Amino acid sequence: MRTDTQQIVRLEDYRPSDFLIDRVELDVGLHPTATRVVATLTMRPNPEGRPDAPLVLDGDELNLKALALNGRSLSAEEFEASPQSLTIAQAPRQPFTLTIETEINPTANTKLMGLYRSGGNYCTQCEAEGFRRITYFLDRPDVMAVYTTRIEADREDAPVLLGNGNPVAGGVVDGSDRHYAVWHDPHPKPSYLFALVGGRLGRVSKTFTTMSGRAVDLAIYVEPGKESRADYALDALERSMRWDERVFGREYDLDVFNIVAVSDFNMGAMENKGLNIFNDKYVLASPETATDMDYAHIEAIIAHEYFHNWTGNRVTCRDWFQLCLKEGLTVFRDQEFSSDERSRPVHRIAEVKTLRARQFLEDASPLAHPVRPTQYREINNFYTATVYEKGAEIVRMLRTIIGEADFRRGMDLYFERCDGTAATVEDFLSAFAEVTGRDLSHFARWYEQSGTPRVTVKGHHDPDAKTFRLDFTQSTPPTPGQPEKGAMAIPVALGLVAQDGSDQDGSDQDDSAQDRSWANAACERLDSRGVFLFDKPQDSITFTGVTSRPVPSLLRGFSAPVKLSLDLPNEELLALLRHDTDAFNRWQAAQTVAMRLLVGLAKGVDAADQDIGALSGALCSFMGRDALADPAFAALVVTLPSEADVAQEIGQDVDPDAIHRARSQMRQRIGRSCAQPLQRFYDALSDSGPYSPDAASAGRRSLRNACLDLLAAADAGTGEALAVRQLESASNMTDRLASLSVLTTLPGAVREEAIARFGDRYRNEPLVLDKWFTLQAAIPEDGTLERVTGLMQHPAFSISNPNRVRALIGSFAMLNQVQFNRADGAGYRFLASIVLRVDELNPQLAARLLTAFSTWRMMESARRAQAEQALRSIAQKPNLSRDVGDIVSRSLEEGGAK
Ligand code: 0A1
Ligand code: ZN
Repeated sequence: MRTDTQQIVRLEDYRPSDFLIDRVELDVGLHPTATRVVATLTMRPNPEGRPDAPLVLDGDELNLKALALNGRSLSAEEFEASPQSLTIAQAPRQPFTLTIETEINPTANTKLMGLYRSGGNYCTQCEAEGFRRITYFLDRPDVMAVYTTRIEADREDAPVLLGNGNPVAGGVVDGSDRHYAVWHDPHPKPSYLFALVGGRLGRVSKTFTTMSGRAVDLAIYVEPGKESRADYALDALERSMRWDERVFGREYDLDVFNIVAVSDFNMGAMENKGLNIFNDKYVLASPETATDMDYAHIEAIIAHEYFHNWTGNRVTCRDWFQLCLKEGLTVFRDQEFSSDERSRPVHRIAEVKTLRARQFLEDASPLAHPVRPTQYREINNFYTATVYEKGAEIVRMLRTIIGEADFRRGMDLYFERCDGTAATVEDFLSAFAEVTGRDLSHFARWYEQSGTPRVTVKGHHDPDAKTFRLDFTQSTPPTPGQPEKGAMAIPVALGLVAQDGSDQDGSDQDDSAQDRSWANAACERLDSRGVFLFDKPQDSITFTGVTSRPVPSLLRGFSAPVKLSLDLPNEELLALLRHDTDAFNRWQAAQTVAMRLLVGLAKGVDAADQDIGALSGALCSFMGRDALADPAFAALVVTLPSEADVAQEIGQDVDPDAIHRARSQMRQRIGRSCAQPLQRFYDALSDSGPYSPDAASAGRRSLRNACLDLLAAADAGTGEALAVRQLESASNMTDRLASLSVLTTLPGAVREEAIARFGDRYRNEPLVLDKWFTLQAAIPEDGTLERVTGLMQHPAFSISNPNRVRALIGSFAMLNQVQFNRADGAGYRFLASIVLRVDELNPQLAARLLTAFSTWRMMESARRAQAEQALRSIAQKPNLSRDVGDIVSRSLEEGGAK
């Protein structure tokens, strides 16, 4: 196994660069296999650096062709070059220019980092350390320069040439088939925000007028013929720009803003200055090819990348340990945008579902790490749910604690003070400390301590004293490198709800007036917004004037990323489902009851028949009463926790087969006892009128499809008939895919026929075939592994395309609990073999696939042994990439989380 400890980068070792680069002039001659890059760097020693340090530039697989200092070619003795670095021992102590010529091969670049080809076009990806694959450079975010880029290419091959900033010149190269374009970006930026694109592309565009009246040309470039599929993304971009002006006072700062969609991309998208590059999955949408979820993702990711212009680009990160400074904050901003554009409570529930499914899972795994890590071997492995999603939760908690007005004042100060700099988490927090006069040093522990805090609360009602006391305790389990934990500063938003919906004096109220937030007036430990800041290992708060025992509604809106355990009986939780004014906690109450029952069933504890009956009764009456008021919310309430959620809740000696059986059984019970309202809603919400991706229409579809799923669980015959009819008549991909998904749970000839017809219908639509791969990979039956290996031979599958690999193999490993975790270990061995194959082409993609093993220590012993063997088989391979070597060794390390 790789134990290359030399490679570890530590936060504590940070020191400023010895040299700075003020200007970069790049001349890029695009060629499929021999692209020439001439970089002219205007440099100087950094006054904050070491006075006698050599100049060491980063490289990665580079081929140096020429090198000159202040215009003079350097002789072989004056420098040392390898593919990984370029060193000049005696660099000038005065400002100087360095001219570096390299040759690179974009066609051979399968790592999709640096300059590469996708769909016949040229594109780049430089975050985190890709620029060093284009030219030798001080490839670190605190070296910020003004870039001018001249791009030259064959006119036929690449009629469109795009760069960062504004276009300043262009034309034909005399006497040749080539042309060129010059782009200038006046804003100093780190190299990871560099980008260029060359290719044959279609375009949609519009003009945006900023709040100060400047005109900006917005354009989205896509594969020719797919222009109309970019309309929604363009609209989302315009809405994002307007929102950032309105909510944060942030205006765009160039004359153009371009987005290019490419079909080979390792991540979702990239915020390069003025030239965002997107995975086409997050740009292209039409009712025929994209689901409601796709539209929502497009809106969120367009917004995310645009918002980076201020949080990431104008204010960037000092070093990669500060990644959450841009990512957590930008996720928070895109979540707020989506919440404003859609239903806030529904969006909050979706955010929390993702947080729990991905980040809580990571925190409980051997890969747990702080939101601001203190060390890394490979930075690409830290684009994680912890940095992104938990990072966003920290910003949200800060706002909850200090209030909206001070939050906005703090943001304004942060922008004002840090604009044009490479900042740290400390810089961010100090802006809020300053505007509020608060000491945020304890709160800062959220960036440092990994693991999900557990909060336990017990309630005591004293009818004589008319008091209600809540006793809080907290603890955080050990995680790798952090055996001991301190108490966190946890904002707990809370209120009290009457057991029966009646008021304190016993008078009946209608449902709309059911909030019994008596507490807000009667407990001095709560702030004006009903928030208790729980920042010690233990604490108690007491409400006065509480005559009858209330039901506490805690962690409203999921005010902190913690695991809450509350000793409320199921009946009281179901009272919250009915009466709480906090929509999040209404949903949470039903989920908590369902989770208790699922865990009980999976562990073979008494069949809890009565309790299942009580839950389905409550769900039926909820449906009858509330479903049409907010169908999207209702769809979430009637959807049970996933198999992976249940596995996480059980936490050890997990048997995925037992969990699958338990969940199927519960779905069947609920489907049967609620069959009438389910059928009624299914019929009433039927597809009518032209498709619109708006949140209200999407909500109706999601409820209808949730009903279909439960009806099919209740009775396979009914389900099959309904699903087949819906599949044939659907006018949009959301309904078509939902019905096919239901059919995949019903084995037989009808299913196989439906799968085959769908595959044929969309044979020329790679993004739709990805959905088709995913559905099949998730079938929880023996035989799925063989189906997946068979599909790898499908003409549309390609091991070098990240979307295809994630859709088929990633889905099998991440979504198919029972088949990936097969007791015979075949699922694990399959993934291990794919990881090794992919590692030779694209280490980042391979490392991401490998994280599917992060739950291995939770499994029961036979599976655990199989998984360990598969991991060891990877670890012992020679020449693993740093990406895979890092994940496999951390996955196998003893200590920390189980
Ligand atoms: N900054 C991007 C994420 C990103 C990171 C690395 C990449 O390299 C393959 C690509 C994109 C974001 O947050 O959207
Ligand atoms: Zn981002």
